[in-house]
Amino acid sequence: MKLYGYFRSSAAYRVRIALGLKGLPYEYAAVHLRKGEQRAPAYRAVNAQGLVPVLEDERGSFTQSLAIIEYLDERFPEPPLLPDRPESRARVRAIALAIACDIHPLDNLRVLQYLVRTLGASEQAKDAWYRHWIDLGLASLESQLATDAATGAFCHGDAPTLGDVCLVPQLANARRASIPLDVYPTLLRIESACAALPAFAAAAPERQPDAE
Ligand SMILES: N[C@@H](CCC(=O)N[C@@H](CS)C(=O)NCC(=O)O)C(=O)O
Repeated sequence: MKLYGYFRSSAAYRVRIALGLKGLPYEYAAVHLRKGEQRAPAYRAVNAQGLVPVLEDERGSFTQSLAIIEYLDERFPEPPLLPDRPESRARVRAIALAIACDIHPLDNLRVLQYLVRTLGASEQAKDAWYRHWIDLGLASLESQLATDAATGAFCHGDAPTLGDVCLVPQLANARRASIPLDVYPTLLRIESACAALPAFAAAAPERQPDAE
């Protein structure tokens, strides 16, 4: 398998965690997002969207981190990243989507660049935007997870799921932006449980070959 990613990409970080949890070896192809390599014709041929991650294997080329992770989960079911019961699967997917659809896209590099370069937002306005959407999303996740009996050592019960796979990169992203996280004790507790697992630790941005 070959994973196109960038050390700081939280969407690629999700896939790295999933590959690690499944114990799947892969080749890593770094795409330097800050240098704009994702928009070069050579990479557009890999992903017309100009985004990472992309996972290639003998069956095809796959985009969208959550689709990639569910593909891996279906092909390599152990350990499962979604629980068995439909209502539990819906809960885990909702946690993952609250991050992947309602937080992450608003703070993506191309969105921030559009705010500054096209709409003329100041660096200060851009930072305020960034923090606003992260805080809004994390605050609702914190209150949801803190009060739901289905939350365990991890987002759902006592084994990592797709929810944790999305949460950990989003918290790393927030920390990089110096957003205070101590107001989210449940999220931090879950993050610590994840950090103790080798798959999460090995997927961390600073452990990637393209880390700067
Ligand atoms: N929904 C996509 C999001 C992918 C995405 O936004 N990737 C970011 C890095 S985290 C990217 O490639 N950004 C490049 C850019 O903004 O130019 C997924 O989950 O895979």
